[in-house]
Amino acid sequence: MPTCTCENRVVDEESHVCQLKLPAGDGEEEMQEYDHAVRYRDGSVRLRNPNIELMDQDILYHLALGSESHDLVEMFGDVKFVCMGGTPKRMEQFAHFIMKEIGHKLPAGTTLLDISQYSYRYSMYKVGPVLSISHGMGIPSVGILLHEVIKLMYHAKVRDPVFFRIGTCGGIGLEGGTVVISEEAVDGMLKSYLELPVLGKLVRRPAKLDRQLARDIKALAHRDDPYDTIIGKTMCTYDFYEGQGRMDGAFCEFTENDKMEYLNKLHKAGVVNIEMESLSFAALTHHAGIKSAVVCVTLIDRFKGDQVLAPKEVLDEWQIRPQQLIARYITRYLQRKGRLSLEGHGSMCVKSPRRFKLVQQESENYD
Ligand code: R2B
Ligand code: URA
Repeated sequence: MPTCTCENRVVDEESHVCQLKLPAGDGEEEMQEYDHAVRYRDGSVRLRNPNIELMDQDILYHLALGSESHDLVEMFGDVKFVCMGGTPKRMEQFAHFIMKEIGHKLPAGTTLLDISQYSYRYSMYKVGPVLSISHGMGIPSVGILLHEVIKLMYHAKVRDPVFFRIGTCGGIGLEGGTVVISEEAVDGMLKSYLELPVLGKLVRRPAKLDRQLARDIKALAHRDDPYDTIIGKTMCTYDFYEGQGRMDGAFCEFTENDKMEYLNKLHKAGVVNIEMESLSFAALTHHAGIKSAVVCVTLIDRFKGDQVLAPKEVLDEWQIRPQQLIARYITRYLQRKGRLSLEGHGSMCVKSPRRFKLVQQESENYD
């Protein structure tokens, strides 16, 4: 029986009129005006770094891939969506989930492979046009990954990729299990940019997310979902404990009153959730001219406590919610493009066996 993402249930094909809007950019890519600092005429990613083109080979060290050891165009040229989340397990689960949702079939006798297994840092799975990658915890970890994934998009000549972070967060005045789509990211001082010391000077990059993309994702929330899906401001911190005003870390030098005052201040400023990667994710994708969105589920209402106490089965169910929403967006996009199942790209393509071995050895890092 046919199903539609606007209801995600079996529908009567004859009478059903889909209620969903076309994802932004869909069908417009060929006509789009590109910022030539970050895009070639065909929409493929251009790097803001003249050095890369001059290098003999670019080793994406933490991904265990190289531009001359691997045929990156053959392996990744068909990617459209890059989905990132904290843990390797969650992103492996997402890879299996999205494979089912988009009807992607693996050749008989094959299985999903962690493409970056030899890095022992991040894990990466490819399911047709979708990459599912773990980013670890915090701004430094996601930042390193983004540099390499953006370069991967460039080497693979990917056109108009869309990046998603699907993760977890603490809510401010929101019930556990609420899905939050970030409208923008701010730091612990409510500043909406990422500040990074480069050569002894602070470089600022605006932490902007694509607002239309956020609205399009929100439109895919179902009326009968047993939880809320909202859009709001996300605070991104450098720490889970003191940095998020928790009183249960190894140190605490403030009172319950100080904490509540701070949380109220955040709430008044429109901050609805707190996590640890959105600032870098938003700033680096924006700087690369890549459309991106952050969708997280709340694990706790910070007005009510600091410790994450929900049982594992409940947390597992909550963590699927952002995945489902993004899967709806991707499925919808592919449906509209008539590309619901893709074959061909995706296996390991070795260009030079000698360099391939070297990159594997260099990336294999046990410390
Ligand atoms: C959410 O959860 C993690 C901390 O527990 C962190 O990666 C984040 O952003
Ligand atoms: N992740 C965070 O960063 N904070 C929380 O409170 C929960 C998950």
